[in-house]
Formats: sequence, structure tokens, C-alpha cells
Amino acid sequence: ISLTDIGGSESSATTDVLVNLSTNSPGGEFREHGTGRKITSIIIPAGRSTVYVDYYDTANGTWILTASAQGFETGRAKVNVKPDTTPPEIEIKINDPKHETPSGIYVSGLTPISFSIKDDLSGVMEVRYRIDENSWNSYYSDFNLNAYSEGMHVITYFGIDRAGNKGTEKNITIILDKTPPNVEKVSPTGKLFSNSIVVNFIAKVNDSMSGVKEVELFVDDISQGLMNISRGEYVKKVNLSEGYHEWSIRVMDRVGNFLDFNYSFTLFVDTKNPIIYEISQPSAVFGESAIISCKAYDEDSGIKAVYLFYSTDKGSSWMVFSMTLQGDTYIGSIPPQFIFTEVHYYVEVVDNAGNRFRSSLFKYTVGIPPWLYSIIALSIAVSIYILLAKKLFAKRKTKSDRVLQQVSD
Ligand SMILES: [Ca+2]
Ligand SMILES: [Ca+2]
Ligand SMILES: [Ca+2]
Repeated sequence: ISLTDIGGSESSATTDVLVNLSTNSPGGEFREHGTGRKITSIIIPAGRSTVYVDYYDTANGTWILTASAQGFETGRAKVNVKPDTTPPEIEIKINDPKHETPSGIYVSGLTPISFSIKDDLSGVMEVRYRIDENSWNSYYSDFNLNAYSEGMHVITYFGIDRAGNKGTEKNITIILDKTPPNVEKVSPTGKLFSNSIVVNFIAKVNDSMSGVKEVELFVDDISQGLMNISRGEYVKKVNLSEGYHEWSIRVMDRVGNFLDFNYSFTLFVDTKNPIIYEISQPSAVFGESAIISCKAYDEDSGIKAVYLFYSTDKGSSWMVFSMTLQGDTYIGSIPPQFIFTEVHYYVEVVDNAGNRFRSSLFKYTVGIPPWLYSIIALSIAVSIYILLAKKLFAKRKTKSDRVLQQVSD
């Protein structure tokens, strides 16, 4: 509304000017600009030519607003009022990085959270939000949850339009994950004996919150790309030269938290097979285990394990045991088998580089034990005794029958 002085010109006042404000609308009122406080007059300070006031009206129609001040022509303005009774529409926006799952949306401490707001008529005056049961905040720009503890949080929010309509409170539950994945175990580290220059890098990585997104492998400061998942572990094969190597993995979860882990190892290539010698040949009898012993040697990487294989069905199926080292000898035992069973066996040795060597095939037949001989001898003796006793008894019986016969005669 413009006021003109009696001379007809708009200019800055040299003293404060008190301006009375009025409207012919039953639903209209003037409010102090920005604060919403109801007013009926306003002062234009000395030296200023304009002042802002807000006008609110809930009555539908065309109304006349009047501004009057002493010494000025009364100013009038026409307003078209459309009452705003609908609160603003508000949507929360969880920006990237995020990970949506059926159990909730995971975010990192740096995930920006914002609101999109629109109002049908008067426009949005304010958006208010709070985290959990903390105090309410006015929304000005993106925020994040970095200051909060890991886990579930509830964000509650609502909007207010310029007509004072307050929207209903909405809320969303999000899960805050601020921790990079954890590395449980890796290989290789220390000394690596291998029978080739192909090194298999393995890392077991987990993330208890949003989950592991990717694991990148670096060997001697050169990225080898992302590792592949195989049976719950991250793996990648790389061809390397013999000797010392440094390597690292960058583990990242599904909301972008990442961390580097550093390792090193020395590669020793061993392509020579280990050897086995002095394999014993047992003389096993029924009821007793057969003890097999042997010695093994590997020049480069050393013996990793020695296995005893045996078969009681002439090689159709095999049983295997790890032999145990006692002093300089590997010992294994084949369980007791039935008399006359033909047992086949051989020994296999593996060095620390994975080279294997298998002995030739041996066999033995389960014999009769001395105690069984005794029983057989004893039962033969018993049978002979019974036979003799029967014959003797039969003779006596014939004799007494004859005596009885004589008496009856
Ligand atoms: Ca509205
Ligand atoms: Ca995590
Ligand atoms: Ca070897």
C-alpha cells in the first residue's frame, strides 16, 4: 500500500511515521513481518520509505486494505483472498549412501537427510524435525546423524504453512552404521610356500550392520580390482615373482564406510615332490591293529602331512588317516580285520607347497593269532577225549546188559 504526502510524492520521512492498518475483511488481520504477532499499526522509521507487514485472511473474497497516517493521503490496496486450510505436504529424503532392506534403511554417519516440501496456497513457513526424543529443530538444510550412536533412530517431522496449518507428524526409522567392515582372517601372511607363482589371496570379511559391499585388493601398491566371493570368503588369484610382497585390502560396507588393512608375505616356490622311505610291512593277525610306519623328507618347503590309505576290498574303496609324527617316524594304524582279509595300503605325503607323492601299493593278509591256535588245539583234544569216553561207555553197557540177562534166566 503506498502513502503519498499531501504534495503527492512518495519519499522518505524525516521523522518516524505511525501508520494505522485496517481491512474490511471479517477474517483478515495484519501481522508483524516474520514473527506472526498481530498488529493494527506500524511505524515507518525516520529515513526509511518502506516497511513490511504480513497480512492474513481466512475469508474468501476481495477485500480492501487501508493504510493511513497523519499528514498523508490514505492508501488502499485490493486483495483477493483464497483461504488456505490445507497443511503442507512433506516427504523425508534419505540420500545416498544408503542401503534399503526389508528390516529398514541403513545410513552412514555422512548420509545427507533432507525434506521436500510443498504447500497448495500460502507456502511453507517451517519444517520441524527431531531425532528420537531429542528437542525439535527447524530445518534449514541437509543434516546427518554422525553425532548419534550406531543403531536404530526415529526421525519425526512435520511442516507448517504460512496460514498456520500444521501437518500431522510423520516418522521414519533408520539404522545408523558408522563402522567399516571387519577382517576376520586373511592369507597369505608370513612365509608362503607354493608350487606355482599363482598366489591365491583370501580374506574373510564381515559387517554386522549394513553388510560388506566390496573388497578391493592391492598388491605392491597396485590395484588388482575387486575380490570375488567364494564360499563366504573374498578371493583373487595374482601371478607374482618369488620373494617379499606387500598387499592390502580396502573393505567397504553398503553405506560407504571403508578401511584399509595391510599385510605382507614372502613367496617361496617349491616344485619338487617330497619323498617317502622305510615303509614298514606288518604281519597282522586277527584281532590286532596293523601298525604302519614310514619316514618322509622334503628339501625345500618341508613335510606338511603324511596320509595312510588302506582298502579291505582290493582297492574298490579306500579309508584314509593322517599319520602322526613320533620322533623322525610317521606312524599310522589299520584297524583289526577278519582272518584271511587281504589289506591293501599305501602312503601319501604332501609338502608345504602342496606337492604330493604317493608310495607304491603294499598288502598283507590277516593271519591266525597264537591264542586261536591254542583254542583249536584244545578243542581237538576235547573232541578226541569225548570220542574215547563214548567208546568206553558203550563197551561197559554191553557187559552189564549181558549180566542182567543171565539173572533173569
Ligand atoms: Ca496450505
Ligand atoms: Ca558397517
Ligand atoms: Ca618340495
